[in-house]
Amino acid sequence: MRPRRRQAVGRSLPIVALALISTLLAACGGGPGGRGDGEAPFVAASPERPNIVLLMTDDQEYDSLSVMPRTRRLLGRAGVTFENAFVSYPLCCPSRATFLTGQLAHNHGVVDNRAPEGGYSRLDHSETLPVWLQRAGYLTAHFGKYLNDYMRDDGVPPGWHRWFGMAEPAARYFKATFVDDGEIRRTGTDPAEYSTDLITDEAVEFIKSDEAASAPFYLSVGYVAPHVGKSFVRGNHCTDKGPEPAPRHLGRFLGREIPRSPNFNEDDVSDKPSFIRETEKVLGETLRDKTDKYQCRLETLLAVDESVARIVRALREAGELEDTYIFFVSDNGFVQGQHRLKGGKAVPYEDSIRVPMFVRGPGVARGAVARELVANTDFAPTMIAIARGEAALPQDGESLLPALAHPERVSGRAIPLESFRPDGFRGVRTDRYSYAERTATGEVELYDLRADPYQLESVHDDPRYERARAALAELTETLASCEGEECLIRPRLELELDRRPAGGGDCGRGRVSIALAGEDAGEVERVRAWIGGRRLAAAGGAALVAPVPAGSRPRVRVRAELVDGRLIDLEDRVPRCARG
Ligand SMILES: [Ca+2]
Ligand SMILES: [Ca+2]
Repeated sequence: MRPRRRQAVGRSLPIVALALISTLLAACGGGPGGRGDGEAPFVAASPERPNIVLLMTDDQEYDSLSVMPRTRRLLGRAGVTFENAFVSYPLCCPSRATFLTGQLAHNHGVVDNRAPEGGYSRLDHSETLPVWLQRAGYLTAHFGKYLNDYMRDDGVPPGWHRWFGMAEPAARYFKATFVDDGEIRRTGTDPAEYSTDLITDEAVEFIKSDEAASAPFYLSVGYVAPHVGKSFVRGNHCTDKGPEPAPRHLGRFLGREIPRSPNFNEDDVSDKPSFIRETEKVLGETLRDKTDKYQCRLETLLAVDESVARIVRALREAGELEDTYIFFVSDNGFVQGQHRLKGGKAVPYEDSIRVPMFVRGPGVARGAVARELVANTDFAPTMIAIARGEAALPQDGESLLPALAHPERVSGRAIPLESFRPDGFRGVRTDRYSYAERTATGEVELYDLRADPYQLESVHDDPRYERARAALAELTETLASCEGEECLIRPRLELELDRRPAGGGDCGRGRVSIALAGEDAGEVERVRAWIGGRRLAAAGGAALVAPVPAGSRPRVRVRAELVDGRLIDLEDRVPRCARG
């Protein structure tokens, strides 16, 4: 094991040491002077800042985590599992641009996968997360897929000391093209060149390098799996366009069916917008093709699962593991037969917007499952908070550090949903509801996920949901053009604890009244309350009165659900007795 580093590179080491570090960086192709104009000098890391590792898959649906036991154990059991992690615009490039900027697509402007509306060239690369982390003194490295339409001639984007980026065509498991610190590197079909393994080899080498030991680092790893691609190795069961598993994993899931969840080939689509009403079920040859792709998708994830274990092991062997935050996430979810959709993303349904997500690291709860709604807009603000850096753009998300320390809490989040494609939409996801408006047709969908988690029956026309629909439409309108803190609308509620309830006299009576006040108090639909960890009988939103032994000051926690389905916890201690 290497001795602990994390000293201030610029402050506590003499100039000679700094020059040596620069030389080492230049030698590996990164570092000052290696990149031309605009590169931040690599100096001035302040002490004790953790490393940050981001591991990203491509088009991975939540349920496929079932084939990734190492990832669940090493990241999930050792950290927090987010069951409600969403991407606002469930499409590769817009979502990846959000991870890089902390901004929604309507603010970063990358609204599709290809130029002119999207793709690599659409993003302003001068102000992104790696640039900010460099400015904060982090050593930055990227391996694997970056943004769609990144071409071999695009060189190294700003912000990266070490760069091993996969160029188009980027959904390749074999015969891939990498830009390796400016040099072009092509791979063939040798098993040793399987892209998932190769990307991990390079990432592990970086973790073991002297420069990674010299400063806090940001390591970004983008795997192709389980995205569809092109299959090169003949004689396997994956179709030409199937994702290509590592040869050692071929056939592992032969015979496995796409899960027949209740919304698979949804029977009654009369509640759905016209484009789904006009869609036939996935059957026959199409279903066989989708099934084959499903099996091959799962098989490609086995190499990712091994890679996660290799990266965790490399961090442990370098003595860095306990000092490193590891984030695992996908750029979007994936639909395969649900609601009759043949495959893909960019729809506002759960399978498309929900992504697998784990975080482990210093101060992160271990083995917890968070209910809190979080989004891809939160990654950049979280990493900037860890690095104690500064984002140069307004951040539409927020740091997850509080949620990572207290995953049992919910804070009233509403996640904006948007797509600017011809079949686009805008909407919002709250704890209870999913709401979307189709841009082209004005068709509305509203799902009560508590009663209908598979989104089988849109209740947009149900009079019982009229108030909810109006509140969600208003929320959507606000979020559709929000920027920065406006995107983090929270219920305006306050917890009021009064030890002298009306008519109750003084403290000697031993009771406390619990009430919610604030501008949104009239919007509260359900309340649950606990005092000293004990659940109080349900109340209809009015004040609760609970017994409190004289002299004790238990904590009161109230979980309130609003008409729009946002869920928020409010907490406080019962005040002291007032004299008199
Ligand atoms: Ca994707
Ligand atoms: Ca239906």
